[in-house]
Amino acid sequence: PFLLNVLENEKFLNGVLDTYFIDEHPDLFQFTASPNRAQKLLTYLGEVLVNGPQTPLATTLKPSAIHPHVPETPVGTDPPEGLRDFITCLGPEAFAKEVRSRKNLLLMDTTFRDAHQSLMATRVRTHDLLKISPYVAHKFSNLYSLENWGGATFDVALRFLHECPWERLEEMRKRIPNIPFQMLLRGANAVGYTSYPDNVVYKFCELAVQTGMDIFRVFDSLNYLPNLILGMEAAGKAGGVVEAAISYSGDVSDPKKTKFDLKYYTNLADELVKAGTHVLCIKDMAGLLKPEAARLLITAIRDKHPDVPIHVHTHDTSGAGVASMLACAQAGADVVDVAVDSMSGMTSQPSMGAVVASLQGTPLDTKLDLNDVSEYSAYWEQTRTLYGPFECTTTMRSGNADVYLNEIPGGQYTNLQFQSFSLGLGDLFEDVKKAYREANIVLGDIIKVTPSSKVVGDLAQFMVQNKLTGDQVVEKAEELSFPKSVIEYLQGYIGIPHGGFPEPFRKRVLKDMPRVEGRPGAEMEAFDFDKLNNEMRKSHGNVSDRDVMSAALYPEVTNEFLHFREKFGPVDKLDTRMFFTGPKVGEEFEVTLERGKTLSLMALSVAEDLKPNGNREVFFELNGQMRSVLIPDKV
Ligand code: 3PY
Ligand code: ZN
Repeated sequence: PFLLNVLENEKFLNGVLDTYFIDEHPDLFQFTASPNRAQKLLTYLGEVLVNGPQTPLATTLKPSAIHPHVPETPVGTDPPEGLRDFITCLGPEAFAKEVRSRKNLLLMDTTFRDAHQSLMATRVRTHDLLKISPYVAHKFSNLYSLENWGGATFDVALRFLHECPWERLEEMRKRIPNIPFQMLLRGANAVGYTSYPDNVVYKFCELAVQTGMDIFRVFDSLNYLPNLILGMEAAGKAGGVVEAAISYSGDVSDPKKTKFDLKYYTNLADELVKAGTHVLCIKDMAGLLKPEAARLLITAIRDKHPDVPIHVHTHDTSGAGVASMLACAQAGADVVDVAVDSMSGMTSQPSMGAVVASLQGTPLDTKLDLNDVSEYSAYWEQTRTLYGPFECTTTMRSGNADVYLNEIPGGQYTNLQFQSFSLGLGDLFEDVKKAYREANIVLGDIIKVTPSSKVVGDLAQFMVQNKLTGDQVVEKAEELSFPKSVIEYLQGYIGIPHGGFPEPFRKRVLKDMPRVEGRPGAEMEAFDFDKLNNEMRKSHGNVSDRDVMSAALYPEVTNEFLHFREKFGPVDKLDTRMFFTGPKVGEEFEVTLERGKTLSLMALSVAEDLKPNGNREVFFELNGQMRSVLIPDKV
């Protein structure tokens, strides 16, 4: 518990010591005792009680006071074998072969990642994921995979939940040894929003595999092949299963929509298969793939690539998700994505129970038991109420087929709707959706998924704020000060869109600004991990390779996270309501720090009077003994 200051002294580190070194540096021996984890958690809870939530709540809704029922799993028996054995024992190729050989439809469960990213602003905490993990291992061993990492979860875990995404992955792995884990990798953007040097992407994948990741769904927000291939190589070299994804836009069943037609997709599929993908994914991030389009697309790819497993991802924004996934299965897809019923629908994935029931007794039968699905769903139905402050249903009541017009991806749809409503202008969302459509045309009618979707969203909001139409934006482009993301997109910082950049718009905006000609990462210098490690040790003492990787991706967010954890301890161990809004006075509760180490706690009172220095004392009972913490009152 002591900080060995000597190890952080620059002279000591550089080896320039003389005999007076110790005499001249009494500070080296001024050790500070680090408070223990229990005391740190009391400080956190005191902070919440005195100063309010330590993570911004999106609405005034409170987490419910429910303790979700965790369905039982058999005690003392290992979970049944799953497809992960093929990956660990025989490798990615054998896994792909096995998947392709299965006659029934396989499912990926997105409940642990995309479902809550799309419905609850990615706020589901490790605590609630780990509680249900043993049940998933025992009852869902037939899954193709569990999507449980990547996308926005990395950033949100560190930034808003004050928890380590690597620890989350490691702990899930301990509880679910049998089902393949799957993550969403934004190609050259890893789990960030911008291009990183190549060695960052390679090292990120290496660490992910070491921590328990199996399958990497790799996409690029413009379907820009060089970026896609970089991500595929990084995942493959790390030993992962490579699932290269084609992001879907337009409508292949509409002969008038010619930019992204069948030929475009089959050509891209050819390239990805040639580049060695183990599995091919169609990533329909906005839910635009109607059943007839699904039939055409999957049939065309299946005909050209009879041996490659095809995995389809969609969102149920319009309500046609189940129909489309059934159409994909019938046309020869091997795997489709679903979320458990209570976490499905609207901007999330289609319902697991609906797909399971629809295929029962047919040759495509998923072999999942509807009773298990129902118990699993009940857990999430209750758990979801803990996240009331982040619920998309605050503003969204139903699906909406207008997504076929505006093409907004699932996660972004709820975000934009929420932002529009929080500004209090009733019609604003309708305006934003219309502007989004026009902004897409201004930018060249592009694939829209993180981060290119943000570029379109930022331009749409800019147009609404400044009351500009698409035509006016192009006409006045030279005089307008565009959002940074729009300028960077036009400079080529996220890649090159299919069909090239829109002209004369690009020239008018950029004038003589620099442009990237090819793959953005190719021009970047290798990232210096040792330098970052040394810098981080100065403020945080010993840091792990994972912390350094987090900081390479999100420097400020990681720095704040580490300071937060040093001050407040393992807040991920608190129940979700305790974490967001703290305990009620007089309420008894428990916190399990590790197996066999459980704290019994009760908040006794918050002092009415402030101390002269502005501190407020908060009293707790900890394992039967009184403890207090002093919290600077900021309210
Ligand atoms: C992400 O990049 O987080 C996505 O979910 C894209 O669909
Ligand atoms: Zn998605």
